Amino acid sequence: MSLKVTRRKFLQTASLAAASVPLAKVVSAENGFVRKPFTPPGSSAGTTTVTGGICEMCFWRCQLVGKVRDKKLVKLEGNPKSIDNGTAICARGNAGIKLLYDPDRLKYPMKNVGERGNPKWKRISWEEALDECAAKLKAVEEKYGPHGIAMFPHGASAKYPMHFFERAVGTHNVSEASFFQCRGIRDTAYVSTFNTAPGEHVDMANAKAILLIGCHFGENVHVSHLKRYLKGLENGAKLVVVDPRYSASAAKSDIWVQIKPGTDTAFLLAIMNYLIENNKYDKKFVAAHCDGFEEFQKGISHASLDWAAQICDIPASQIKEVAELLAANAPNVSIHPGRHVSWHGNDFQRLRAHACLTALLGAIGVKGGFVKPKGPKVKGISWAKGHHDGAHNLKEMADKYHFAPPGTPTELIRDACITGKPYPIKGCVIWGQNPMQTIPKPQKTVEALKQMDFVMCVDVMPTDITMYADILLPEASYLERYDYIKKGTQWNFADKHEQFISARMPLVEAMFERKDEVWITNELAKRMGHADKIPVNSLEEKVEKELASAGLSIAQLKKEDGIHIQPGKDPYGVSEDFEVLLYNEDIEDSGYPGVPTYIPVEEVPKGFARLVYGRSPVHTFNRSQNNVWLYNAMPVNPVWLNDESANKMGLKDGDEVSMVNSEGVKSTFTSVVKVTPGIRKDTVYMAHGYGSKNPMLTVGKGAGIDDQALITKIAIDPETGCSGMRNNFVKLVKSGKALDIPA
Ligand SMILES: Nc1nc2c(c(=O)[nH]1)N[C@H]1C(S)=C(S)[C@@H](COP(=O)(O)OP(=O)(O)OC[C@H]3O[C@@H](n4cnc5c(=O)[nH]c(N)nc54)[C@H](O)[C@@H]3O)O[C@H]1N2
Ligand SMILES: Nc1nc2c(c(=O)[nH]1)N[C@H]1C(S)=C(S)[C@@H](COP(=O)(O)OP(=O)(O)OC[C@H]3O[C@@H](n4cnc5c(=O)[nH]c(N)nc54)[C@H](O)[C@@H]3O)O[C@H]1N2
Ligand code: SF4
Ligand SMILES: [Mo]
Repeated sequence: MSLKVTRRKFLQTASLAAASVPLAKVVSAENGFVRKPFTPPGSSAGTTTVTGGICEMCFWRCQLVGKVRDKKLVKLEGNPKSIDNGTAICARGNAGIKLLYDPDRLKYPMKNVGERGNPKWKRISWEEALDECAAKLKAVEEKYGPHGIAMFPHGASAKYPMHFFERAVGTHNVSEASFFQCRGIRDTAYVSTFNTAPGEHVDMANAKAILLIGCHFGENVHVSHLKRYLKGLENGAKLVVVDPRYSASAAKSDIWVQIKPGTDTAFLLAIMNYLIENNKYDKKFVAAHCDGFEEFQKGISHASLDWAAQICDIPASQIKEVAELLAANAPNVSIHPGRHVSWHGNDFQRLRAHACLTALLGAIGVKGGFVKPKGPKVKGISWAKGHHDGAHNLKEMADKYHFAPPGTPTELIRDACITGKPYPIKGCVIWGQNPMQTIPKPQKTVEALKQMDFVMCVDVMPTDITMYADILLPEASYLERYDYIKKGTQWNFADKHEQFISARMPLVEAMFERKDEVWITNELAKRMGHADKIPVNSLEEKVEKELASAGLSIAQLKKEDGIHIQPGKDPYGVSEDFEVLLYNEDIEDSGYPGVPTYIPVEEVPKGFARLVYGRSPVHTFNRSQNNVWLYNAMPVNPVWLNDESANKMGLKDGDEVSMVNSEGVKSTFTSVVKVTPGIRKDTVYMAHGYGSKNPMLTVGKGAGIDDQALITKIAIDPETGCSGMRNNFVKLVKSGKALDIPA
C-alpha cells in the first residue's frame, strides 16, 4: 500500500507514519548496534494501513482506512486522501470495530424452532437454510403469485437482493425505510417542483444565510455535510433554526424559531407571501424560470404574518425578521430541503413550500444556494429490469398516493397482509431494516408477520425484528465485504472542482459463516429457478464491473489508496430550460392542492404532550444500540421536558420515568427526565432508537425508551403514502402514576 501524504497530512496521521518505519532499522544512537524494538502497549508497531474502507455505521458512507494488526482491525480513521470526509469520522464511524467484533453478532444461519416473536434458535448449515428459504418463498410465489412476497430492505447490501425480488421474482411490494419513513416525501415534492430530487445539495459553505427547518446538525451527523454547514457558519452565514426544541443547531443560531410542531407550512407560506407583497422576491428569476406565479400568489395571499403567528404560536415580528433576513441575503441562501421529513402527514405540501421559497429567493445554481454538484458517472450492475407484474401494483389498485416515492407505501403492504385484500401477502424478506423500530404502530407489523407462511431475515446483529424470522441469515459487515461505490465531488464543491470514485473493499476477512449479499442472493436465485438471470457471480466481480464503466479497476483503486480523484465540473449556473412549478396542475388534477397549502394537524389533548424524536449524535437509529463504546457514550435517551411543566409535575432532572400514550400503550422500559427551558410545553422530545427488547443484545437490551412503540397513530401523507410519526401524545409515568402535563 502506498499512501501519498502531504507534510500536513503526515502530521495528522502520525500513527500511520509510525506504522511504516522499518523495525529492523531502529538503531541505537550511542553505539550503533541494532536493538530489539520495544513495543509499548497501544503502540502502532506491527500495524498496517488498509485502504478502501467505506463506513456504513450510517448511510452517509465516509471513506475510511483501517489499521490492521495480526489480521485484526484495531482502529478506523478517515482516509487522508478523501476530498469528502477527509481524515474526519464521527463517534459512530470510529466505533465500527465494536460492531465488527461484537460477541453478540450473528455468526451462523439459524432456524427458529420456537415462535415468531419468541424465538428459539437452532444453528443450521447454509445448505439447509438456503434450501428452506428458497422452497418456502417459491411455495408462496406459486400459490399467491410473486406479489405474495413483501420485502423490507435498507442499506447498501439490500439493493442487490431488492432488485432480485423486484425484477426477477417480480413483486412490487418493496418498502424502503429511507423512502417511506424518511426522505421520500422530500424527493417527490422537489421533483414536482424542480423536476429533480434535491439530495441535501445546499451550498451551505458559501451561504450568507442558512434556514434549517427541523434539521438538527450536530446531533444529526453526516461528516462532509457538517463540514459544509460549519464552514458556512465560520464564514459568517446567518443561521435561522426552526425547531420546537433548543437543538444543537438552535444553539448556534441567530434566530431560533420555537415553532409549534406541525405548523411549519404556515410559517413558510407567510414568509413567501410577505416577500411577494413587499416586492422582496427575485423577479428576474421568477420571470425566467417559474410557472404558475399568479395562481401561487393568489393561493397564498391569505397567509399574513398574523395568520401564521397564531397558528405557529410564534411572534409575527419574528416571521417578518426571518423573511427580511432571507431577502437581505438572497440569492446566497441555503433553504435546507431536510432529510427525515415524514412528520405529520401534511409533509408533501411543506416540502413543496421549501422548494418554492428557494425559487422565490432565486437561490438556485448560485453560491450558497441550491446547487447540484456534478459528480462522476459509474454504471451500477444489478438484476436486469424486466418481469414486473403491473396488474398487482397496490398503489395503482388503490388509485392513491400519486406522488409516492419508488416502491410501495408501507401501509398498503401491511394492510394487504392483515386483510388479505386486494390479495394475500404470505412471504416476507427483511434485509437490513428493523421494521419493529422503524415503522410506526409496531403491533401492526407483528400482526402482518404472524400471518405469513414464511419470514426470512438477513442482518448482522440480532435485533427486535430478527425475533420474528423463521430463518435468520448472518451477513458480512461493511468492514468485511466489497460493495458500495461511493462517488461524488469535493466536499466544498465550490472551492475546487474535483470528483472522486471509490469502492467499498474489505478491510478484514469475514469471520464465522457470514456471507455477503451477492452470494446469498445468488444461492437463493439458483434454488428459486432464476439462475439464468444472475448478473454477476460475486460481489467482487460486481464492483470490478462497475468500476470498469468508469475506466477503473479494483487493482487501480488499491494503487490509488482507495480513492480515484479526477477533475470535476463547475456546479454553478442554471440552464435556460430549468422550470419551477410554483403551481402544479398535475397535483391539483390528482385531487391535492396545487399551490403549497397548510393542512392543520391534530391538537394535543389536555394532559398530554406531543412526542417528537430525533437523532442521538452517538447512535444510528437502533442499529448501534449494542455497540459498547456508543452505549457508554449515551446509555439512555433522556426525555426533554419543559422546566416550568416539570416543576408543576414535581419532576426533577434525572428522575426515572416511563411513558404512556393517548391510546394507553406503555413503554416497555424507562429513561430519565431532562428538565430544560429548551423545549415547548406542548412537546416532549427524546432520541430515537432506544429500548431494544431482544435478549440476545447483552449490552443494548432494555436501555431507554423506544419512541416507535409509542407511535401507534400514523398520519399518512395523502400525496405520497409515507408515514407521519409526530402526531402521538404521551404522559410521563413516575412510580406507576401517569402525570398530566400542564398546558
Ligand atoms: N420513530 C421513528 N421511526 C423512524 C425514525 C425516527 O427518527 N423515529 N427515522 C426514520 C429514518 S430517517 C430512517 S432512515 C429509518 C431507518 O430505519 P432502519 O434502516 O430500519 O434502521 P436501523 O435501526 O438502522 O435498522 C437497520 C437494520 O439493519 C441491520 N444492519 C446493519 N448493518 C447491516 C448490514 O450490513 N447488512 C444487513 N443485512 N443488515 C444490517 C441492523 O442491525 C438493523 O437491524 O427509520 C425511520 N423510522
Ligand atoms: N447521529 C446520527 N446522525 C444521523 C442519523 C442517525 O441515526 N444518527 N441518521 C441519518 C438519517 S438517515 C437521517 S434521515 C437524518 C435525520 O436528521 P434530521 O433530518 O435532522 O431529522 P430528525 O433527527 O428526525 O429531526 C429531529 C428534529 O426535528 C425537530 N422537530 C420535531 N417536530 C418538529 C416540527 O414539527 N417542526 C420543526 N421545525 N421541527 C421539528 C426535533 O425537535 C429535532 O430537533 O439524520 C442522519 N444523521
Ligand atoms: S457520518 Fe459517521 S457513521 Fe456516518 S458514514 Fe460517516 S463516519 Fe460513518
Ligand atoms: Mo433517514
